[in-house]
Amino acid sequence: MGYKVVVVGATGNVGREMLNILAEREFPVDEIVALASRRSLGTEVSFGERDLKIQDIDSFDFSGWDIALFAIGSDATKKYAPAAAKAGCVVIDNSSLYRYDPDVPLIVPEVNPDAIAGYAKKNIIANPNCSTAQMVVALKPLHDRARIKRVVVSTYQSVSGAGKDAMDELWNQTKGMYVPGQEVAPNVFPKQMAFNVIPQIDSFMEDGTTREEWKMVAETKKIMDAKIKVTATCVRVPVFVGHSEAINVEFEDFLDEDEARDILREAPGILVVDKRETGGYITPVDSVGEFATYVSRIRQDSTIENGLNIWVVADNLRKGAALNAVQIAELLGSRFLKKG
Ligand code: 11C
Repeated sequence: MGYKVVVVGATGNVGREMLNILAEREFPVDEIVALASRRSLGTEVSFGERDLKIQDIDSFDFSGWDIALFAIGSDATKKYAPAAAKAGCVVIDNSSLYRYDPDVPLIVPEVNPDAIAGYAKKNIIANPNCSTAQMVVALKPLHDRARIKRVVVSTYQSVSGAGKDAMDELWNQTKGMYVPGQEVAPNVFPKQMAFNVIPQIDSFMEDGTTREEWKMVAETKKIMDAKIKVTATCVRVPVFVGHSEAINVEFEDFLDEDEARDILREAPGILVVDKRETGGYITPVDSVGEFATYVSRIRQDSTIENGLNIWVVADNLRKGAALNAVQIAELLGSRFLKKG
């Protein structure tokens, strides 16, 4: 006995990971269908040992399906998600479309599982931005102990966050650097991505921040605590998968670095790798394909009264997107949805 599950956008980076993770975690599936736009018809995607033929989202009827994991952009989500939700299928949406809607819960299961109860207002649950998800997993247990006042975060985000074309651009541009005549000009990215870093993710807002930075602020407040001040600088780096974050945290109460390490070791979804020796920390490459949010370099910041620095790394396609969406589906199933 299980659920009837739809994966929307099944040919993209995140959609494929959703199918992998549903299979890896043995999510109770009675029936599953993989949807994408018409131009992907004829493509097959893997679900465990099975291959699923892509079906056309335009002609799909969501009635009678239990859960739809959406991994398409906001514009396409706006077109298809309301009909799916209205048909009685609970939408778990990875786009930013519904994240800031007060009638849609924004969920990271390790952080705010109880907020999922609000899903029934619209039959939609939002999945956060990848850079927010891993940050709040690491911050929540520390906030519970010492109350966070302010967070200063700098991100080092992999190109897979920008989709498959972005990964191809980094790959081809890197190769092209060594072959005269085969240089690849920036297209997905605003500047050269190979052997470079770019301090812009998403578009600029009026005050000079980027939308990616704004998302980290707004989503942390919605998921964790509206009183926490967050300032972010989001940077794209030439890494294929795995987002990294250098996070400076100021607390109301003093929190000793050893106690913080112990708290993080016990916290759900976290693996602490913090040896204080050469190589005794996690890099994005180490996080690929893993479920955990890794925390390294835990140390006191003695320049402020109650400060800590931490280094947080996770697979952005997993904890930052597909894994978190599947965890939401698991939570929904355990609390609200009857198996068929
Ligand atoms: C990136 N964080 O790395 C973005 C991707 O709002 O879900 C995810 C954008 C979002 O480019």
